[in-house]
Amino acid sequence: MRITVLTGAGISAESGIRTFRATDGLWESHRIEDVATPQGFQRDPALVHRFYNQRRADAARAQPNLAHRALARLAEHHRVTLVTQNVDDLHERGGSPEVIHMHGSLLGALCAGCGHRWPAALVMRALDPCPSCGKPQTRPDIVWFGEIPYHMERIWEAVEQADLFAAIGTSGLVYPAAGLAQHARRNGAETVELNLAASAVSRDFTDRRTGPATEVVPQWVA
Ligand code: BV8
Repeated sequence: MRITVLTGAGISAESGIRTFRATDGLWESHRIEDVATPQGFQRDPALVHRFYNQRRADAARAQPNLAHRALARLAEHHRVTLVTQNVDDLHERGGSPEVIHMHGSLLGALCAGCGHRWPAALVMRALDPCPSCGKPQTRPDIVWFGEIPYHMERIWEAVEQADLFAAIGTSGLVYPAAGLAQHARRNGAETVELNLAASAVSRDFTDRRTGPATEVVPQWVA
């Protein structure tokens, strides 16, 4: 069976990584939509780097949980495409062989000047020179609000080919990720939502498992 899984911040919550809703969308009294945008970076690159340096340090300290590990097991028995909105690397560290980071990754650095990518330092600064062009325009390799998510062709294809589409720990508030369940249903897939609570797109799912990810994901995978 071909399974396409979409995960959000909720799958990493029990690893101690705060979700966006848990911070009610705020960080250092800035709206995340203001910090996680190209305009926010232009306005105050040091603030944006502080935001991501903090999250990179949090992610480095966190450990994959039972939900990450259960998804890795699922891939041993089925053809699984794992798409995540998360920018941490807990899926990889939990054993998932292939992870599509549609919103980028804390582990990546990007030159806002020439587009060169390289592995991020734990603490990143805007003035770090790009190893390729030398310009001091280093930004996190993250897809901000208003930017085009990565790997969308591959993601649409995996959703259209899926027999089963599962969304785990996502509030369904951010597009195009939030529209994937409806797209899966339109293409004939069964859909299941695993979450602590209803999401903004629960209506798009034919099945729901309610509870913390470390409980409902291993049960669902079993
Ligand atoms: C795009 C990286 C076009 C940053 C993120 C006006 C102007 C410009 C754009 C727009 C606009 N209006 C709408 C848009 C589109 C916009 C959008 O959707 N905005 C929203 C706010 C309305 N989207 C974009 O801009 C996207 N780009 O549209 O380009 C396009 C479209 C299609 C094709 C080509 C081009 C880019 C969006 C990406 C933004 N970057 N992340 C960073 O991470 O710092 S989004 C960021 O927020 C996350 O990555 C994630 O996607 C989102 C938060 O969502 P969740 O992961 O769901 O987390 P959340 O906290 O919300 O929810 C947690 C869930 O977990 C809850 O349901 C909770 O119940 C559950 N939970 C908690 N604990 C547990 C649990 N579940 C289980 N167990 C637990 N223990």
